[in-house]
Amino acid sequence: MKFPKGFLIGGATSAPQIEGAYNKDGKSLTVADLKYFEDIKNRKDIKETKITNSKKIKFAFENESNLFFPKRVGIDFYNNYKEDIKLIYEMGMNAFRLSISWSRIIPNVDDNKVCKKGIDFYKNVFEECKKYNIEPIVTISHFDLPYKIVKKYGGWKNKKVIDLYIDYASVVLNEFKDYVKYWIPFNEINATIFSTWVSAGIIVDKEENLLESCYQALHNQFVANAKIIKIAKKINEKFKLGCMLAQFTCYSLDCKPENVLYNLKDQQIKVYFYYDLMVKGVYPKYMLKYFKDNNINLDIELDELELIRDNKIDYISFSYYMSGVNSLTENSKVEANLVKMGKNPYLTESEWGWQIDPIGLRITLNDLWDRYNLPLFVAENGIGINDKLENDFTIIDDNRIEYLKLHLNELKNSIQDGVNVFGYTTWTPIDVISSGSNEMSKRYGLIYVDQDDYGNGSKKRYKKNSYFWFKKFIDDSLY
Ligand code: BGP
Repeated sequence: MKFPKGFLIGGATSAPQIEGAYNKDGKSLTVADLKYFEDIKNRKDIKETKITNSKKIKFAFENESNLFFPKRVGIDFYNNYKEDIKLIYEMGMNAFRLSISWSRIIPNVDDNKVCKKGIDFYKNVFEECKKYNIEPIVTISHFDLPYKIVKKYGGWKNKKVIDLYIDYASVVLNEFKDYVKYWIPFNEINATIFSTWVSAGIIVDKEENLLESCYQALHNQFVANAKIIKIAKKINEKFKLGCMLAQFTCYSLDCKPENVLYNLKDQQIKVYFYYDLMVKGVYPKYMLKYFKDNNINLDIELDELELIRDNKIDYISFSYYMSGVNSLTENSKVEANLVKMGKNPYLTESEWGWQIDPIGLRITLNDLWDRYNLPLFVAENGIGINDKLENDFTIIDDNRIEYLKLHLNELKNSIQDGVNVFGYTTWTPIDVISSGSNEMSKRYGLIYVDQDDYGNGSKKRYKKNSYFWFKKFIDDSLY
């Protein structure tokens, strides 16, 4: 089966995981720049690593010269973007999802001084995309809040950050309006609850009522999202703005009604709430009840609710890596994206414990299409593997090929089911620094980067077996 005409297929990345050059050409420090590799205690159980508290921030600053900060180095895309985009093009990809780093555009955050070198960098990147007819899909904020937002404003829970984000995002929309049509204002917006540091700049031990602060931060992001949709449509009414969620598809452990209900409630809070709000433009009633039950009192203004109601998204995008299981009673848990999830006896797991569930992608796509009737875009899907570079410079990543084959097959099945999916970008076209575990060894790419966990290596790029497989898949699947 071929994809519908105009289908976007490519790879997804983020600025903090690829760019490097963390203090070059005026860029200021971000929350991602403060995550140090030595924080990894147990790579297969990274809960502790994901949490950033005041002690860790202090430690990072006091020991800056003795620690290694992987996201300061990335994979040096900043200097290597031409070669990387060419490789992406040669794989047959017609889409490239990337993010812009706020701290390159307005490094001081609140002085409105736009950094020309930052703008130039992204313009050069977009020029390369244009040269190869690659459609860029741009995330405006992807886990790299400028550190100053944390220090001076306490992160996204402060309403002042809405204005600062609007200043930044308006510059981005205006400067890159001739290159970009598809925008994603926030990566995995639900991560604000599960990964508070990178998403919202919230330090867990600094909050009296952590959950309340996180939901306030989230509300502020919803307001910013609505405002930026309004601004974007004035710049170009053809712009398409989408939400982006970490999709935590879960099943009830069994058909016991109590478990089914528990699973439904869990899905409402972790997933549906976000779509419901950004698609329908109102806070769902079940969420207001959840706030009440959990002693969460938010500062929500009437005019903010009107903004949210009047400025809704054009499409839904999400990351899909794995699925989980819910039950009222204790069942064993496995690692998953941002959270832990209940173990499913019918599924196998990746090296990092994420459960592999291709059919779950079809279930998710059907469910979201039925529920919202908005075009869907799979913004991330892929598998972390500790790939090895062989002596003959090949990389045998059959497990990745299998993972992609099965998921893309279910994507095609969903389209045949009648679901409107307009694009798919695999995480990632090229190896990047892992977001959650901050290591290089957890590789997702179809292109191998010769670099270890401490940033050592030639940084040369090599095509993995999956690169050739993907190229053929694209050739066979596009018109
Ligand atoms: C998502 C992020 C990405 C990415 C991916 C894989 O949460 O949007 O930035 O990294 O998950 O996660 P990880 O790198 O932790 O394996």
